Amino acid sequence: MPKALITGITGQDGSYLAELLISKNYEVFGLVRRKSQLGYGQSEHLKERVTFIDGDMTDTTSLVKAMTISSADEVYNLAANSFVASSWNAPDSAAEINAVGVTKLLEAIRFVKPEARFYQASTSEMFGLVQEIPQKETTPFYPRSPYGVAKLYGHWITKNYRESYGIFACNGILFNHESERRGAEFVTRKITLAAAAICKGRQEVLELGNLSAQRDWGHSEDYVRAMWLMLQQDEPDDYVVASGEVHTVRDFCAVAFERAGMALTWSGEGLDETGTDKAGRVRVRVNPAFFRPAEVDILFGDPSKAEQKLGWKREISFERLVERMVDHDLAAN
Ligand code: NAP
Ligand code: G4F
Repeated sequence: MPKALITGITGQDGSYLAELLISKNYEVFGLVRRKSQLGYGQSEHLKERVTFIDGDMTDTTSLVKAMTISSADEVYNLAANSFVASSWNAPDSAAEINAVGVTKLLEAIRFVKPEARFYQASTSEMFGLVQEIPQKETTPFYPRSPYGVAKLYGHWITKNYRESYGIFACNGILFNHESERRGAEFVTRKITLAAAAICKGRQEVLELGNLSAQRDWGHSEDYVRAMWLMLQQDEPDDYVVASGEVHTVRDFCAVAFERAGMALTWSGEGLDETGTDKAGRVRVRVNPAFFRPAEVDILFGDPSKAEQKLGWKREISFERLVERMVDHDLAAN
């Protein structure tokens, strides 16, 4: 029975990856940090099937312990402060968790089980101020947030341990992926929760920042399959994982509100732009508080390498992603 250690198991991707590995008969271990409220986040439903190990990405001893207890054959490093906007408020911790934490985990692997295979959750956010469209593995990086800068360090240290010590280490450069388990502060979930709440009469209006930002959105369930595939290859490598489609935040709102039974009409420009329902009520408006100190205007990935070399293909379309999220939030609230 192969053994896997997942950091970030309480988050969106960690929970879908744990489900995938359990279905493939892995023994799954998950690193969890202590919180004031006991709980396993998005993996609560898996608590009988996962061995949870106390630890923190900023604490080397706990990572060595996690490697020793699990003796993992595969290590998936998904732990991060993953909300870009908050990385301006806590830039030190973005660096400590998302950058230096990767070195700590790689060192733990090097000392405890150097033959373990390692997956690093790299990100399209490293492309930031994009240098070409679409972005692929060879596109130069230009991160635009403390989060993106820290992740770029994690990316390069992963490559460096592969080249320095021969560790089977892969970077998955994943573009935005969402789901019914996405944190409520990310734009997609903020929209689907609001569409459901407005539809049920519990909220009047949704306030957003940059409606023109463009993202390449897929479903997390599809993307965790690519993580696993990377660690099953003969050689370690880095891969872009993306849908190859781009949509604006405005498009996402339009599809989500339509699904919730409220087609929107858009009018105005810039800060005055609104989305209005059939009865003329403003349902979406812009609030400058949600703009970022430096924006990533467009992320649009080319997943050809992952498709050709890993045989990976996304199965859940953009429309289906939005529908699943809205239907979930309508049913839950
Ligand atoms: P998420 O839902 O925010 O989950 C993040 C996980 O990291 C949580 O389990 C969190 O634990 C854990 N964590 C944070 N700080 C930690 C620390 N100091 N020690 C141990 N664990 C810690 O994020 P996600 O969407 O699943 O993303 C997974 C990974 O992929 C992240 O590294 C993210 O940066 C990266 N990524 C995500 C996307 C995307 O679109 N989703 C795209 C590219 C890359 P708590 O529950 O205790 O907070
Ligand atoms: O949903 P977001 O917060 O995701 P963002 O910043 O693209 O980051 C996500 O994807 C990255 C991969 O590219 C991951 F590495 C990262 O961990 C995370 O999962 O924002 C998406 C876009 C941005 O351009 C933002 O400015 O939506 C725009 N936006 C407009 N109004 C908003 C809002 N974002 C949020 N969160 N809230 C708003 O009200």
